[in-house]
Amino acid sequence: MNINNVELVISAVWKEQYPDGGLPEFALAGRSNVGKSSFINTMIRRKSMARISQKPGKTQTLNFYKIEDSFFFVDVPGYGFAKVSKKERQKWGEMIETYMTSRTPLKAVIQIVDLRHKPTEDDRNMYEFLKYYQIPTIVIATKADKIPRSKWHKNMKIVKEALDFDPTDGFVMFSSETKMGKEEAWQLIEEAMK
Ligand SMILES: Nc1nc2c(ncn2[C@@H]2O[C@H](COP(=O)(O)OP(=O)(O)OP(=O)(O)O)[C@@H](O)[C@H]2O)c(=O)[nH]1
Ligand SMILES: [Mg+2]
Repeated sequence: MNINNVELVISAVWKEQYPDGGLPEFALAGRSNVGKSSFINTMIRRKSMARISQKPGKTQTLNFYKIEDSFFFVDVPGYGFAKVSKKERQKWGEMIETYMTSRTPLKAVIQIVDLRHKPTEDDRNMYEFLKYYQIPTIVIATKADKIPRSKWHKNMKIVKEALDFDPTDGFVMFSSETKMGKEEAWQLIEEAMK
């Protein structure tokens, strides 16, 4: 896909703020600081369209990025960030749950995990939640550049096993640093758009 046009349409918290028009949406999910915003930037070839954090917890709203007037990437705040209050966590949960369980244009969730590590309990809960609600999922195991190639396959197996990965979902080893997996990810997204 050739991307020339990207627009942040709205940073939403409430349902009433979600954009109209019914274009397909792909929402990101993943631990705080795992690389969700970087994934979007890599896919659309921008250095910093979606805000990238030095500090975790930067993305706090549902950010709807309209791509080529044909679909949305929805950047979502990360989970598992220890320094947020219980109340904030609850607010986050409600915002995500409302969006993911009721949003008709949502075609798939792109769950980002870290290829270097075994998925956390939060990662597993998120994937289980998505499977419970039968939301098609594309798992992106990112930061592949941070481990030697010889570990990729073994780590992929560890990630899939820990998530109890459903083989009908997509899975891509990825790096925002080297752009590895970018074409494969586009294929899965385009497939899910149909
Ligand atoms: N080496 C390497 N670093 C990455 C990769 N992806 C993300 N990073 C770095 O990881 C940090 C966090 O990236 P973000 O994209 O902001 O993470 P996020 O998931 O959007 O974080 P929140 O919005 O806080 O939930 C940044 O310093 C990125 O540069 C990758 O594939 N390889
Ligand atoms: Mg982010």
